[in-house]
Amino acid sequence: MLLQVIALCVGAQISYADHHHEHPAEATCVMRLHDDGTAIGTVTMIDDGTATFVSIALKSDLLVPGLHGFHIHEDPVDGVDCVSTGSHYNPFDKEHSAPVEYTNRHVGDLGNVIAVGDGVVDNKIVDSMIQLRGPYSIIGRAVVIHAGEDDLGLGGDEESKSTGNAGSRVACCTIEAVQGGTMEA
Ligand SMILES: [Cu+2]
Ligand SMILES: [Zn+2]
Repeated sequence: MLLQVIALCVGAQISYADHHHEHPAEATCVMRLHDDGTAIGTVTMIDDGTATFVSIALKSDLLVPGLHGFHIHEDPVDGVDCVSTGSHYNPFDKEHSAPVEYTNRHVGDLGNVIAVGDGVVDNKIVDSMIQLRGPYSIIGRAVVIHAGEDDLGLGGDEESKSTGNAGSRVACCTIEAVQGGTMEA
């Protein structure tokens, strides 16, 4: 009888863990202007195990209407310095490219978002390479939005294959897990 109870408990724990692993993982990030620290909006992410759904809601006069490079960079933000976030997150040593180039892009390459009049960005991205759990989780890394357009690796110069020539960093934040929404890797 005692053994049966123990077996039941162990079984219950295993199914509990399995069940939880299927829950969506969630993350959030409050974007702040480079060198200034003013909050300009939020980026939220939900990873359902097959893709990550990213919602970007920002507003700043510095986001001129048009395309702005939007990436995951490898390091967290040190203070209000977006340069501290390093290069695009690139764990597989690939070239900079467009989000759709799954076989040869940086994991952090999310392409461009669009700012409309008054510097408003209200965009959604669905991406199957960025993840919020596992060995290549982007939790603790940074979101960066640039002053210019990402040329998606098609610029024809060396820099295009590295940064997309997206220009200076307007704002950034460190990606944090949402408690209750995120399970351990
Ligand atoms: Cu970037
Ligand atoms: Zn890149």
